[in-house]
Amino acid sequence: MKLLWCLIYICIIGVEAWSDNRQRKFSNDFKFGVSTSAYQVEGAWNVDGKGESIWDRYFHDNPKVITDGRNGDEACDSYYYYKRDVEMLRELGVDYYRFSISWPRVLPSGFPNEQNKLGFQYYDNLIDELLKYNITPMVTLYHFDLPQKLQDLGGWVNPLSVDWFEDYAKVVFDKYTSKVKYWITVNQPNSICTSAYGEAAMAPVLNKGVSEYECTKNVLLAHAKAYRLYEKEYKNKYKGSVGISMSLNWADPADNSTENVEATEVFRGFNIDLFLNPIWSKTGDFPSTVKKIVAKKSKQQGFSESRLPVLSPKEIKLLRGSADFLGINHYTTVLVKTSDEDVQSPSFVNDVGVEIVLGDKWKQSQSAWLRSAPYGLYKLSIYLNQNYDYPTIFITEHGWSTKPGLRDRSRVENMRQYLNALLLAIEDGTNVKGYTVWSLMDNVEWQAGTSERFGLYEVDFESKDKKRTARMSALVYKRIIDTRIVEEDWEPKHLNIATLQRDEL
Ligand code: GBH
Repeated sequence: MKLLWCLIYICIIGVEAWSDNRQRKFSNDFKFGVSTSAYQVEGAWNVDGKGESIWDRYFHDNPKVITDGRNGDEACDSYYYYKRDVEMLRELGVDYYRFSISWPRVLPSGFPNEQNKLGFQYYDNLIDELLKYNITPMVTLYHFDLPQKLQDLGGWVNPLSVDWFEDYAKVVFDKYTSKVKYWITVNQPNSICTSAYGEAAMAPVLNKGVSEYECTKNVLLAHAKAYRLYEKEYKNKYKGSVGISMSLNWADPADNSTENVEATEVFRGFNIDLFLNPIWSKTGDFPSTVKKIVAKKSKQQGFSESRLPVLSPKEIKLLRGSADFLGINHYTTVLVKTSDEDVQSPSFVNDVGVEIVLGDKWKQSQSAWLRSAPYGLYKLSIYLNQNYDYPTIFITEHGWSTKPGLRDRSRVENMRQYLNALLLAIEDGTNVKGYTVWSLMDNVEWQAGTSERFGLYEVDFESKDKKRTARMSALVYKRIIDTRIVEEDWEPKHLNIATLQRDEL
């Protein structure tokens, strides 16, 4: 009798502890994946007829810009070890793998006149290996690695780049349309155009103030043309979806002062709406706030017209609605202040005209720009729902950087917190179809080389076969995919993912 009372007591207390009485859960049709990109993992930079990319050129010419000096010449050698990569995907139990095709590997001149059979063979093999194990390929057409030969013609600031990209997309669609159902045209137009051209942080390094916006217009149009091409030629028969991935971090004012609140609105205008408005708003076009600011500054600086190019009615129409889903690459949140330095020289950064800080209580990763602020993912979702009417979303990248080491508890904690934020966003109506970890494995983090590790798998870059080993986060992710819930303190008994039994999960 005593025992019975005891049990009832435990039950009641137990229920009370869950007063919310709701274990939030990812639905069974929610998809989980991981991501990489060609330059960052493939290696084999000049093998089997691959053409040179702008990153090959930039790093070979400027080795000192890479923190630890390690460029993508070899990277993870996925060109040789793709079967191991697919084995890791199976170990994790992911639904899909997001990877990118290297344009110069398949079209070394940038144009369809010269098609590199051996380059295509690599992607044939990778895609077939994925399909063999029921893993859905999600293919990004362009993740920063422009053929150098197209850069020599001006790259993305040449308006012809719109057609170059469409031609490239056609070759790839023709080849893989029956096997690939998820396409991402371009990764992060804002990184391509405003970090690269504006900040000299990424390749190539060009004239500021004008090139950022010419590039933005062309990259968005290139995306839209590829989208329309797919819509017209392939969609009915092959039923695939085509989207674009945007770098969308959240931004909040550093404090409640009117000027910082306004500065934050300007910041969101340039970093979110400039890229989303043309595709997802009802009216299309660049946002009017951004148009006004750039026009005003351009005039003050002595330009004859705004540095922000005009979109014609035809272009506005082409762009509007040109995506089946919005890919969100979300890593962190920034806090915005007005900036007192009045830089006279024209640039995107000067047009935005703000200073950015990170929350001082937020946990710091191994990357200077990356701190953990999971609430930002929730707030971003609400902002997008309100401003763009509940777009269909894939989180196409989210991740955390550490030093080397297998017990990556900070990554586990970060992933759990962000997934909890995502569950809340879904509960409040956000239409998210899937979540993708950046990254499957450690890789070449652009200028950071291998000094910042984003992998669920650690890569030993010194070893001959670029040995990959599961981190604790890989096992936790596997468990989340399996159970569809996020538990606070589950820990794997050991880190050998290949021998992990189902009952240990
Ligand atoms: C992603 O961009 C990229 O898509 C992916 O390729 C990359 O591996 C991943 O980030 C992790 O780095 O060093 O101060 O100049 C996310 C947005 C924009 C974040 C550029 C880093 C450079 C900051 N990124 N930013 S800084």
